[in-house]
Amino acid sequence: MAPEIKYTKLFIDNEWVNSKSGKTFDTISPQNGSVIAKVSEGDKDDIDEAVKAARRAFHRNSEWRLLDASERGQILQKFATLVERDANYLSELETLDNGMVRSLSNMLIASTVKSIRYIASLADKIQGETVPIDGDQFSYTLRQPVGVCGLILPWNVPILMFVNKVMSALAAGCTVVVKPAEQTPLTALALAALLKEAGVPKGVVNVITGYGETAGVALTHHPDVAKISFTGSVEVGKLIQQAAGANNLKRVTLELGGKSPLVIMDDADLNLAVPIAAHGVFTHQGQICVAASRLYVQSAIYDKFVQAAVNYAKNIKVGDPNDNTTQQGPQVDELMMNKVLGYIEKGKKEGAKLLIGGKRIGTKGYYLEPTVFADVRDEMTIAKEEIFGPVQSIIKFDTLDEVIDRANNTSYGLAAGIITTNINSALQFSKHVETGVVWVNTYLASGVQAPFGGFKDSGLGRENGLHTLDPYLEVKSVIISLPKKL
Ligand code: TXE
Repeated sequence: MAPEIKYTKLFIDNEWVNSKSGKTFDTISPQNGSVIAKVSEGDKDDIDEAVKAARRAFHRNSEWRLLDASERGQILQKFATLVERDANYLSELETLDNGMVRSLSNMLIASTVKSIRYIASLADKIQGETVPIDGDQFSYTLRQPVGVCGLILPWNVPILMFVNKVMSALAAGCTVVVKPAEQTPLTALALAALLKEAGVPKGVVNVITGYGETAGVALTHHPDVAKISFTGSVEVGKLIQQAAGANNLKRVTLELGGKSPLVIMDDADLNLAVPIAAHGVFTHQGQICVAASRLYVQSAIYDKFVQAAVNYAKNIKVGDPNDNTTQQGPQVDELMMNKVLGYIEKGKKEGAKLLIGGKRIGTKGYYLEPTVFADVRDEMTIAKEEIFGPVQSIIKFDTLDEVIDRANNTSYGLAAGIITTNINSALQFSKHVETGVVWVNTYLASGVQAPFGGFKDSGLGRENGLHTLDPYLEVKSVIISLPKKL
């Protein structure tokens, strides 16, 4: 049975309200194209209201600002407990709105709870320093919340993205206006309700559902917003950075796309390498920013690897994401499905060898066949642009030195991986590949304790890790004149 849709309105000042225009938009089921719910469509006027509420909640005498840091942390810990309580419901809702297979949404919610706890625990560890300044002076630093933060979310892992951004902002003491992706607004609203239940005071968290071109743009141009954190496409990331400098000088964190190389050395155990490579690109229908979408295989094992990769892809179970045995569900929407099909056509046209897949499955819902291309060359479109779909592109290489250069020959720099039994190859590759994360003999492994973000056009700043609050904090130096040197 489909999960109940409890919230479809905007969330401002801890209240559910219609958009000022009264407009709504449809959120569509990736499984069958039907309308799941009509959701309030916020735009500039609603963003203005939400920012006002967030400003009030950030006032120095507000309930939020006067909380002890440890109390702030405890509220956020309570939020973790509520997410854990509602894990099954949230997982069902994520699958309904996004198409994510249940095994993945269950796993991500479990890791989300860990993330919330970890980030909440940082709330009362924000410390300044005493500074050995010259002269008869005493100096120390304060680390203070930056202000109202605009958090713009993608549709691919909606719960995880909401939590990563909202938690870091709140643990730092900021207030937020969240703009979820228009494809997947439902779980963000459900999480907002849990934050209220946990005791977050009014105005601290506001959620405006709506489109990027209206609500998103209004948020990034708003003069009372001090910081934007965004995850999405490189194209929009660049627009956001421009918008951030247009009125005031907003601080910006960007987590953008990738074209991540995974290198299989000829000393690798194929029984390990083939499933890792498949997992790296087919997980979540390929809709992950770190997808191993350039698979470099060393020439001596190339033919054998390609055969094994095709056999693996042949056995991937595609279908109902609610079935626990399903490995691949639908793409998030028709547009994204067609975008992937467009890339597959380009691959064929530019001379890559399509070995399996390449087509839509059925006519209802947005399901694609797991697809494997061999003989892909670096200059082909499918080796250069982010496909964001279940498409494995296998490329041949000869030496480690050569593959490091080829791996780096891209404007992206999010993730990379190497499968090898040679420690020197692993260390050389890890040092010289220009990406924010490198996996050795694994792929997609993550934890809130490890910083995450991109080199080059894949992003700006880092999320997670001990420094995850830093982008939400300002450093202030206080210098006091003393009658006598200390
Ligand atoms: O992203 P957009 P889309 C990549 C992936 C995908 C492509 C396009 O390659 O195929 O991006 O996806 C909001 N000002 N990634 O179109 O447009 C929008 O409403 C302010 C990688 O979904 O970047 C949504 O909330 N906001 C990625 C969010 O930005 C704007 C995850 C992302 O939308 C805006 C998703 C604007 N001008 C897609 N325009 C990753 N890094 O994981 C749009 N938005």
